[in-house]
Amino acid sequence: MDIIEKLNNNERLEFEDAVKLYDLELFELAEYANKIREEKHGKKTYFNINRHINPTNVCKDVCQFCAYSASRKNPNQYTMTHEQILDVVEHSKQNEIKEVHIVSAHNPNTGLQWYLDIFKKIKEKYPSIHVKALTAAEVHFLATQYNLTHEDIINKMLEHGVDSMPGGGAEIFDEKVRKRICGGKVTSDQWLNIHRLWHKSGKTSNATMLFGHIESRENRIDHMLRLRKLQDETGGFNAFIPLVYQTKNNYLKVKKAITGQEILKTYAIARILLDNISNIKAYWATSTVKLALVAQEFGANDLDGTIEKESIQSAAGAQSAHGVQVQEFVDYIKNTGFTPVERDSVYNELKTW
Ligand code: V47
Repeated sequence: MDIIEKLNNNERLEFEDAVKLYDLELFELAEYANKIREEKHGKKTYFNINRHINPTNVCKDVCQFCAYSASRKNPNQYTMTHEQILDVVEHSKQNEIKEVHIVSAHNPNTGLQWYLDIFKKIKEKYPSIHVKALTAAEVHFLATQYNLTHEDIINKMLEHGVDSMPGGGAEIFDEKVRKRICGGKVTSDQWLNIHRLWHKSGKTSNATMLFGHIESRENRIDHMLRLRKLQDETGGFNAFIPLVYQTKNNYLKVKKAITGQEILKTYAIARILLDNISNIKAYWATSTVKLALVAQEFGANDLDGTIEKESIQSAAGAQSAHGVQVQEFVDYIKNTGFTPVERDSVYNELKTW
């Protein structure tokens, strides 16, 4: 059976066929992806009102793509106090945020409790705010640094009020590429197993993929299929987030920038392949707002959030340092013919705007 027949029959695609999806014409691919998007979500596009906080940029690891962590490329080290972090949350509360998304570098100097008390203090003072915190890369760093198991860290996260895990640190699972871009940090199997353990604790998480650097199309497909396999087992992923690689201020020498077409094809393929992950997020901070809006027609049904302040992607060149206003977000989505729906962090619908 050829691939078109399989697509028309809604058959699950395996590796060989999945790679061939990239050879389809862009708009043909879009039609298949959009059909699935409309079946699952109609014209709804989700967003949330959130605040990103990056409490420290001091990192013992050196990922080649990272412009955020303090290093030769970025000599400005910082580590926030808990009081400073609480001040940020207090300020953002006035903007009616429902979620804090907290991602740090792997700082060996603060002690474990510094990380954990951030969550506890936020939760004690603002019980209604959802705390999305600690990537699997951070979980692995903390376990290794403090001679604990991944399970130990997960139990501590639960005790200290973490509600869900963000999808960062996944990068690209292919071991050869991973060694080149972020050798030494959490391995692919460890990343997947940490999310497995988190899901088994009854909680949910997201999954990312960093693409547009030195990886191949095959590497992207392999990455998505490893996620699909774990999702079959646990059902714990809320969203898949393809992160477009930003090229500035880092150590990866990428000669040719990824094209808009290739980005859109990747969103569409994610929608087709990941039949068991409900939400495909076009994270506007890496795709640009404009391409994220186009991506709504290529399978994406979620644009992430208002963010307020963004440090990781903007350090590498993205125009995302200051977030977007809620009304701006809503108007963008409406003007492109979709229905803006504010969601909470685990995709309950809060308000149709
Ligand atoms: O894991 C680092 C990426 C991620 C670059 O779960 C870069 O809802 C592009 O995971 N170009 C952290 N990306 C951010 C992240 C995230 C973002 C939004 C929503 C969610 C979610 C998760 O940022 C890292 C890494 O893959 N990153 N450097 C760069 N140069």
